[in-house]
Amino acid sequence: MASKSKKAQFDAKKALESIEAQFEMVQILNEEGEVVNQDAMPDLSDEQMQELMRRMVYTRILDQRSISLNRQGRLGFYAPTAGQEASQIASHYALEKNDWILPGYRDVPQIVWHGLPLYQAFLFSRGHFKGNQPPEGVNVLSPQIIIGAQYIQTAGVALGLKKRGKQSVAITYTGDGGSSQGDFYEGINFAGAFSAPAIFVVQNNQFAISTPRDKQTAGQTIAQKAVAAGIPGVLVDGMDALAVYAVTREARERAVNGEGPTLIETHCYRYGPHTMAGDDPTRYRSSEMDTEWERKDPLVRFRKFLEGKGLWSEDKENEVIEQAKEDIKAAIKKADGTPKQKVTDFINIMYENLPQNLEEQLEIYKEKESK
Ligand SMILES: Cc1ncc(C[n+]2csc(CCOP(=O)(O)OP(=O)(O)O)c2C)c(N)n1
Ligand SMILES: [Mg+2]
Repeated sequence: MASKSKKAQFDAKKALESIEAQFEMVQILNEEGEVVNQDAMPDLSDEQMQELMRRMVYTRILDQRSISLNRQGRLGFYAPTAGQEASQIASHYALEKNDWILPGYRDVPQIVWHGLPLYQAFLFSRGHFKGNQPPEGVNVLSPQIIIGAQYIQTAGVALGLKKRGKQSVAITYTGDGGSSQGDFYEGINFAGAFSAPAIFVVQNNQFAISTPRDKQTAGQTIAQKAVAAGIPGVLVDGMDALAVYAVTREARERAVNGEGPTLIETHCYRYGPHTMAGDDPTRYRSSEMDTEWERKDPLVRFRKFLEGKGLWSEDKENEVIEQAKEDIKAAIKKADGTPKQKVTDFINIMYENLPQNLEEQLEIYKEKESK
């Protein structure tokens, strides 16, 4: 029997295309450092733009020195950041001191710029507990190694801020790989349902270790995942500091005005390996791809723009580089001078009131450590 051909109830192709059409990439500076979108230009003074550049240059040096300290065996875990400065530093620059940061393992620069002393960032790298104890008033959590977990925590922190009537936001970062985790969906969905003042950043650096971005989702963008959570999503050129700043600032304003969370996808690239633990990026990325992304470099682009306005020079840049090197030297010295952690430290920092079994163990280790 010939079956009747069924009429499609909806136009699947059109439905998808109409969603994807909403996620054009926001860009303000092109690769030549020219303004291509004057209307989106953020409200930043000359001094503020110079400070943003200063922080990005400083962070590039911090990355280079961290890699070399790691190779000398003077740092432990380290995830390189070069290439991601606009994504990390310009999004952070859009925040206020009273905002909370819930970072992933690659997001050490943002928490340092938020006030975590550099020597503590080095202690974190070494697995020392003091690296996980930010000073009072520095609103950062420790970098999360479990990918995506900080998305749920951010929904909670943001809801807490709202319930306490604070004029501040919680921001978190994950990667393109992290956006495939269940936690990612749960976090953005919950924050959307409760209109929590959260900013969810996905730094899409094209790879999750060696897994390419197109294996993460059939969606053309990661930003469009916001649609299902009923929150705004925006795709931004993550190599363009001004564009990243502008969209994050807008997301922050919406959040503190009670308009809920935003999902931001920053389209970017990491130049180095995934971490210093030994992956070899040449096995999963071509040198052509590296070169193509290096042409988009966030520092080169912003430098050209600032130089064109007479706001940046080689002298200024060298000053920043020298300052960064000096600070890093002092910080690693301070980290070296921090007493080694002991088992009694771990027991003491975990609880306000020790359970009985740990009280017993504490005595045993006090005894051992006194010898
Ligand atoms: C829940 C979980 N699964 C697996 C891992 C192992 N792992 C560490 S990083 C990583 C890739 C993450 O890639 P992406 O989210 O794109 O972030 P990127 O490293 O590129 O910044 C994986 C699979 C982990 N840390 N946590
Ligand atoms: Mg990635």
